[in-house]
Amino acid sequence: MINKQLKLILVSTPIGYLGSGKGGGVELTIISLIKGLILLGHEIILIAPKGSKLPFESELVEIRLIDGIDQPSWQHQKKTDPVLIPSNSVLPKLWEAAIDVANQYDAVINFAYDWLPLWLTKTQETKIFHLISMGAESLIMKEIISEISQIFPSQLAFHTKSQSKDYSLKTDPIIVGNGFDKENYSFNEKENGPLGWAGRIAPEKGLEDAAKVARDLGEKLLVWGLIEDKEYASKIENTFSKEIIEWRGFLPTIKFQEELGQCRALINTPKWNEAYGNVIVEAMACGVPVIAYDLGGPGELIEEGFNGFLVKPNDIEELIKATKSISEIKRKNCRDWFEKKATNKVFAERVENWLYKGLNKKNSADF
Ligand code: HBI
Repeated sequence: MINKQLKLILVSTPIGYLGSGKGGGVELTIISLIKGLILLGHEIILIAPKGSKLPFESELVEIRLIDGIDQPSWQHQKKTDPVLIPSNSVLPKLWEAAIDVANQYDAVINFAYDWLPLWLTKTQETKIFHLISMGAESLIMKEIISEISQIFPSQLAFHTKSQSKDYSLKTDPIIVGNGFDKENYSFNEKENGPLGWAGRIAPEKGLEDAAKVARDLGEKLLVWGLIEDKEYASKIENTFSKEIIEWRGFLPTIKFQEELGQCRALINTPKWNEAYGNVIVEAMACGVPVIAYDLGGPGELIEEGFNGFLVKPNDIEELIKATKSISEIKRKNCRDWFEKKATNKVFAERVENWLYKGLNKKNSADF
């Protein structure tokens, strides 16, 4: 049964333009989801900060660019901080543009982890759906998400169960996972390559723990990611000798997956309630097994002994032990897991399902 085409407004994160890397995982989520939704035949207008671009064209996608000052990231603020709206802020301008056209669309999907779009849910005719992209990194966000959960529970979705546990929700959380375009990732069966680590270079990602594993095993660690916290990065450089850390930079997906695919394992060391763990799925897509702390999203993506190993958080010895037995994992299992659970097509189908339910439309018979 073909489902009705939806006309959707997607509003991007205000902390940096799409493609800058400043939005972290949510950038990849937006790009992958748009590709998945147009595969399903839906029509999209993406409202995003000036400079944003998509790595593809489609007559089903229009982009509306909005100029303004980036929103400070909650990761650089204290949990108890108030909401800041800088002068000439891009956030209210993004939402002004969305509200202006909302009545011509079936729904809005918000990707910003910000107070304003959550609050607007109560004021708009056109339903605003929120894909919450982080654990509870701010009190005021936790409050507004819990409030919206009381009034519009079907309009909130999370990437993983563990992420949703940070919030006091009225109903069972709607979990949509995540998903990436399998055309962008090629399976690499190479067995004994180097160790890898990927993510924003920032304290909550725990790079130092993976570096300790590489140092203990006397080998280098390839590191990909945007240097978000310079002083943290130089602290790492001063702690570990040159041969241990090989900075590979923040690469476009095609280049990143080519290098990542050479690794015999990706080590994932979150120090916070990682909402999902994009890099874990990207590694899987390339056939790279993952050793991760059993914390947040990674704990729900890794099937022990099948596509990787889970380790007690902060236990370096366990990380080292698991790294030594990574050859027990069949690399093909990782790619198979990815194709079944985390391509952008299956992700878009889960999001489509979420929207139909939230719009009280089960399938075409209900229109
Ligand atoms: N902070 N204020 C704000 N808004 C966001 O959308 C946001 C953020 N910090 C981090 C972030 N988004 C993303 O990097 C993560 O949600 C993935």
